[in-house]
Amino acid sequence: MSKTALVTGITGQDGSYLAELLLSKDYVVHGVVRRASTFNTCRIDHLYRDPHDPEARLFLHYGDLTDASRIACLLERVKPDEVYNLAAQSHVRVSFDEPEFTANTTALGTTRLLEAIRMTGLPCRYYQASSSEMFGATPPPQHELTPFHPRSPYGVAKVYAYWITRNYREAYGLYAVNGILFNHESPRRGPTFVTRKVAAAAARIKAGVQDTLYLGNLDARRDWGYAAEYVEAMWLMLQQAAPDDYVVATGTSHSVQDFVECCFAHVDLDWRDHVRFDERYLRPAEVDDLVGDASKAARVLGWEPTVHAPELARLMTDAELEALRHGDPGTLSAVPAPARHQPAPH
Ligand code: NAP
Ligand code: G4F
Repeated sequence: MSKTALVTGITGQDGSYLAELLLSKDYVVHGVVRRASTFNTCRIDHLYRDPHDPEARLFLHYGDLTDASRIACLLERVKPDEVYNLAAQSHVRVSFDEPEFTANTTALGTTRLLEAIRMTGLPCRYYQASSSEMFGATPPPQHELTPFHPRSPYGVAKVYAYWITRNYREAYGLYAVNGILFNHESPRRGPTFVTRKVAAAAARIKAGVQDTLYLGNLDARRDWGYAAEYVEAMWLMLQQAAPDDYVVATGTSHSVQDFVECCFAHVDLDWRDHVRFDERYLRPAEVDDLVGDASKAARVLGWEPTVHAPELARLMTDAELEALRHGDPGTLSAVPAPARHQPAPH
C-alpha cells in the first residue's frame, strides 16, 4: 500500500523537491495551492498529470493556511499518513513590512493545521518547517538545544510555530516534529533571496543583459546547503519510531560576499566591477552568523549533506546561464528586470 502525503507550500522551492522525492517513493501526493490570478505552479508543472490519468499520483487542491475550515476539510478528504507543513510567508525582509500577515500565515497557520489534525483525530505524522532564523542573535554553532533569539517578525513567527508543534506533541501525543533547517538554496529558490539574486545577476551580467547588482549587507554569514538534499531529511524525520526535533545544516559558514565572489568568478567576472551597495536591502535587525551543528541528524537519521556553498554557487549560476540560453519562461531571471514591478526592495 502506498502512503499518502499532504504538502502545504507545494508550489515553493522545498515543496517541489519534496513532491519529487515522495513521488519517487511511490507516495500519493496531495498539494495545497493558493489561488492567485497568475499561475504559481511552475515549480511542479513537470510533475503534474491530468487527474483523469490512472497513473496520476499528484493532486492539487486550492487552500490557504489562513482558512481553518478549508484545512480541516482537506484533511478529512485526503486522510494523509503524513502532513508536511512547508507553507509560510518565508521572506525575512518582507516580514518587517508585513508582520501581521507573516504571523497569521507562518505562526497561526501552523496552529490551524495542528488543530485540524487534532480535531479530525487522524493518526497522521506532522512535519513543521522550522528555521535557523529562530536562533537569530545567538552565536554559532547552533544545535537543537541552543536558545532562540529571533531578530525578525518571521523569526518570531517561526519560534511560535516551533513551540506549538512541540506543545501538540506533548499535550495530545501527536507525532509532530520540527525540522530546524538552515538556509538551503537551489535553482528553484525564490528570485529575491540573496543566493538566487546573485546567481541570476552574475549570469545576466555575463550575458550582457544587466550591468549592476544592488545588494545590502555583504558581511552576514550563512550555512548554505542544497534544497534537494534537505527534503530527504524532512522525510527521514517522519520515518522514525518516535517524534523528535532535528537541526539540518552543512556545518560550514560563508559570507554573502563569499557567495558573490564564487558566482562572479565562475563566469570570469570581478564582482567589484558590478556590485553596488543599496541601503534599502538592509534589515531593521540582522542575523549575523548562522552555522548549524547537524550531528544529531547524522547520528539518528543517517543524513549528511554533500553540497556546500561554493559548489551551490556554481550550480545555481550554471542553471541561470542555461535558462538564459533557452529563454526559459519558468525562471524569472530570464525576464528583463525592469519588467518585474516589485513593490518594495528585498
Ligand atoms: P518558499 O519558496 O517561499 O515557499 C513557500 C510556500 O508557501 C509557497 O508554496 C507559497 O505559495 C506558500 N504559502 C505562502 N503563504 C501561504 C498561505 N497563506 N497559505 C498557503 N500557502 C502559502 O519557501 P521555501 O524556501 O520552499 O521554504 C519552505 C518552508 O521552509 C517555509 O516554511 C520556510 O519558511 C521554511 N524554511 C526555509 C528555509 C530555506 O532556506 N529555504 C530554511 C528554513 C525554513 P505561493 O507559491 O503561492 O507563494
Ligand atoms: O537570502 P536571504 O533573504 O535569506 P535569510 O534572511 O537568511 O532567510 C532565509 O533563510 C532562513 C533560514 O535561516 C529561512 F528561514 C527563511 O525563510 C529564508 O529562506 O538573506 C541572506 C542574507 C541576509 O543577511 C541579508 O541581509 O543576505 C543578506 N543580503 C544582502 N543583500 C540580502 C541582500 N538578502 C536579500 N534577500 N537581498 C539582498 O539584496
